[in-house]
Amino acid sequence: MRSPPRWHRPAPARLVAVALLVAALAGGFAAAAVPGDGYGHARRLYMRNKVLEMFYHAYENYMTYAFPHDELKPLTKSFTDSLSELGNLNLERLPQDYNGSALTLVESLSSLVVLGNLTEFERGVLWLSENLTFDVDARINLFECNIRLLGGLISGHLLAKDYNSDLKDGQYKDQLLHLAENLGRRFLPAFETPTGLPYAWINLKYGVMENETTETSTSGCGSLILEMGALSRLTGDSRYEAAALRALRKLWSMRSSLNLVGTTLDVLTGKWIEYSSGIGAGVDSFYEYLIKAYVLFGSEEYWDMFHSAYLAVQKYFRHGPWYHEADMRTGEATHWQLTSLQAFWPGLQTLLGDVAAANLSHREFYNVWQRFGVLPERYLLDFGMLHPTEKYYPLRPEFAESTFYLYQATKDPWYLEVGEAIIGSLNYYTKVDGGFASVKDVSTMKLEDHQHSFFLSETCKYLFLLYDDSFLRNQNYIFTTEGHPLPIRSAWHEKIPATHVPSNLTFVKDDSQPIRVSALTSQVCPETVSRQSVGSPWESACHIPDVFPTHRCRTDDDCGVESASCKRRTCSTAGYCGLWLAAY
Ligand code: DMJ
Repeated sequence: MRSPPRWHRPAPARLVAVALLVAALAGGFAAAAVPGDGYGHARRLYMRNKVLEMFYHAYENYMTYAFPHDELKPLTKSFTDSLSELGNLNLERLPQDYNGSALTLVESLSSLVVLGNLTEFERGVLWLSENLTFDVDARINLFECNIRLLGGLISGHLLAKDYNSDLKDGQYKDQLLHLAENLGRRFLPAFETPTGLPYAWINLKYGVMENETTETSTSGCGSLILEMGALSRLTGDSRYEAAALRALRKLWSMRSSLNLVGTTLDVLTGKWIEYSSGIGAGVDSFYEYLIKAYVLFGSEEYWDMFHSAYLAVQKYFRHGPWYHEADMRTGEATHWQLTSLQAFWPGLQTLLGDVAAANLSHREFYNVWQRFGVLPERYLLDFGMLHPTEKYYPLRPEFAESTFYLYQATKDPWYLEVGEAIIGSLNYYTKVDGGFASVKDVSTMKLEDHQHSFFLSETCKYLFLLYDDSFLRNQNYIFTTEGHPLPIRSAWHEKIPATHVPSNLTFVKDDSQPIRVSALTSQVCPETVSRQSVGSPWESACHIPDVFPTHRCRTDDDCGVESASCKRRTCSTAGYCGLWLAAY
């Protein structure tokens, strides 16, 4: 296994004000890479290297057996042009010499920089500059193409600009941005609808095809603003951001009186098709992009949308640590299911500063992870059983992503142990000679011949950042839903966002050398923190327990003081004590 060269660069000019605010917003991303959290330097290094091995095993097998096609089939050591297949493309219509979009390479670019391998990053940038073309008769999914290809190219461009002086001869000449612009232009016909809501599918060469389906999903038309907004800021062509924003505003105008949205809709009529929705499939990144757009662009409009949407989710979908689905018109529960995609939610909550709620849900996901060894795609909460058909685990990143955010926010080494469990499972169950294979059925651990590109852009990246966050030391980033980092720039901000996150570490008493531990280690708002390595419980200095041990409440008076942040807890509309937004 190749061990990639380490590199150093001078600290770039920093946007100090933004950096501090966003670091606070993100729970302390600017923290030192090796904090004194009691985890141990050697163990951290060992885990970091283990993730490096995983990434390069996946990457090199892709480069050997699949590149320049889209994704690797690790069991048969072959390839799939999945980006086109995502669009149900009739492969026979592709030009004879079509070689795919090198999707996994595009998706790997930002990870290579995060991992410190600028040489391989540069190699990838140069190859793509010379070979990638979007002028193909391919029907593709706008959402997937946006988050994977456009996001990968834009993030790669921004990183190449930042690191240009370290690239060979400083020769980067915006090639990735030109590719991104070329791709973005091909997206625009999709938005030419009476509502401004984009078609879910377009042909890269010919635009919207005759008899194209008019059905799309909430995430499909509500998660475009980061990439298309960034493209407009970088090119000076406002059309991309305007199209994405118009679609987002239209979508938001379709919310119910409860501030809930549905899952699928018609782009021509602007009417909902599926009224039931949750925080998982078909909706997830809509919420994610509202808050991340606020962080990236600083516009209050995004915050206002997010704030109302978040409160509605907490009120109508949340049941203790779980999130069920509900009818957007009535708020009545429809499906009681845990889905693997929902596991991103604790990460979003951590970004927001709702760390206690994030920890509570993260724990439940971890319980399910431990039970099956990985997260099943769908688990029926009301029957306590796997969904009969959706038993797969396609190497999804969401649980690792939330673990990374929670560790950044708390520096609680327990999350590093969760990371160890994730890494252990991935290596034990999914590593094969030809890469990493998806799990077809978590009850048998039978494998499927597919290594999704997000395994490299997200799963490995978040696991690596858990043990080595030096990439985050000199710059603040927001990660797109596909894990591609976009730097926070004051020039892109209408207004610097206010901070929403208090300090979330508790100083404990009873020790001449106070140990910084997080009360999140054991439960929500605990009185004491007990860790095996410490031996005895440590009392939180500021903790006042909630009146009811279940943390249920009728009024704010039933709530105590959060031991992790020393903040007064309040009663949510759903009747749970927490650090709710309304309290700030
Ligand atoms: C990724 O492609 C993105 O995170 C997307 O938003 C939904 N989830 C997949 C990976 O699970």
